[in-house]
Amino acid sequence: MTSPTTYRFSFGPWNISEGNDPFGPEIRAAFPHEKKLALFRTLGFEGVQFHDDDVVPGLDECTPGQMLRRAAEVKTALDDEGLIPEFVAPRLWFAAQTVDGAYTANSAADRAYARDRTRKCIDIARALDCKAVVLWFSREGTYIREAKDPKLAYVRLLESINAMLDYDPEIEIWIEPKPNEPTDQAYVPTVGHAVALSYASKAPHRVKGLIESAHALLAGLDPSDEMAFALAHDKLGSVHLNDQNGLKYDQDKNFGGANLRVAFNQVRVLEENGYGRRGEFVGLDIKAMRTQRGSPVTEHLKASRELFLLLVEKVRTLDRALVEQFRDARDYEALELYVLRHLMGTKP
Ligand code: 3MF
Ligand code: MG
Repeated sequence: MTSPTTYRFSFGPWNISEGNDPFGPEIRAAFPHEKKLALFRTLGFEGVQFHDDDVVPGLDECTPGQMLRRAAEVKTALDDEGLIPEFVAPRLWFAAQTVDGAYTANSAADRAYARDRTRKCIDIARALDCKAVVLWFSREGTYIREAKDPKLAYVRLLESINAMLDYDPEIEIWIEPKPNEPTDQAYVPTVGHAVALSYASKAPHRVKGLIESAHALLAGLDPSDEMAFALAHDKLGSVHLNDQNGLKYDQDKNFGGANLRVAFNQVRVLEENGYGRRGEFVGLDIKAMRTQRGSPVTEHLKASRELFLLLVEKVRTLDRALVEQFRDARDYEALELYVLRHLMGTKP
C-alpha cells in the first residue's frame, strides 16, 4: 500500500486583490505586495505563483543587473518564509507592445519585445531557483478572424516555444490554455492544442500543460477530462483550480462553488493518478468576491483549499468495489445515485 499523497498548495499574489473589475475601481485598501509572502504559510500554502513583474516591478525599465538583484531579494524573502516559487509567467498582456498579441503579433518589433521579455522571465525564474515558466497566451488570438494568419500564428507560437527551450536547457514550459477573454478566439484553447505543441517542440518532455478549471469550462469541456488527457501524456505541470458558472466572463469562483460534482471529479482524477507525488502543487487561481470587506481578503483561498481537502476525503472513501460492480453491470443510473449520495453524506 502506498501512503496517501500529502498535497501542497499554491496561489499567486494577484489572488489577494482589491476588488476592481471592468465596471469599477478598487474597493478595498491595498495590501502591500511585499507583505503577501508572510500570509502564505499561515493560510496553509507553501507554493508561490509569480508573474515576472510580481518579482521585479517595472521590469521593462530595469537593467539586467537591477533585475537580478531584485530577484535575489525575492529569493531571500521566499527562503525566509519557507516558500517555494512554483512558476514565473511572463506578463505579456499589459504593455503597449502586446496589444495585438505577443508571439503572434503582426508587428515584428512587437514580437521581438515578447521574445525579449520572455528571456527576462526565464532569467528571473532561474534566479529564484524555479523550474517552470507558465505561458498563458492572453492576447494570442483575434477579435476578428481576418486579423491574423492563423496557421502562421501557430508556427510562431511553436518557434517561440523552441526559442525558450534553446535559451535555457532545463526550464519547463507549462502552457495554460484558455479559449477566450480577452480575445474573442484564442489560439491554444484546450490542453489538446498544448499537448500537440509539446510533441511538435524540440523538447517534448519539457513542455506541459496547466489546466485551469474555469478555462476548460469556458471551452465547454469538463476540467477533469482535460486533466486526465494531460496526465495520460505525463504532461500535467500544474492546475489552477477554481470554478465557473456557465459560459460567462471568466469568473474564477471558489473551487466547488458552482458545481461540487465537477470539483469532485477533478480531485478524483488527480488523486487516482498520483498527482502531487512528484512535488506537483495544487494551484489555485481564485478571485475574491468584490463584495468582501477587509484587507487582505483571504477567505476565498482558505475555503477553496479546505474544499479540496474535503473532496480528497470523499475520493478516498468512495467504495471502489461498488463502483466497479456498477461499471461491470453497466448500471450507470445506480452509479450516479451512489456518487450523489456519497457527496451528500447520505447513507444508502
Ligand atoms: C487568466 C489567468 C491568468 C494566469 C496567470 C498565470 C491572471 O485567465 O488564469 O491569471 O493564470 O497569468 O499565467
Ligand atoms: Mg489561471
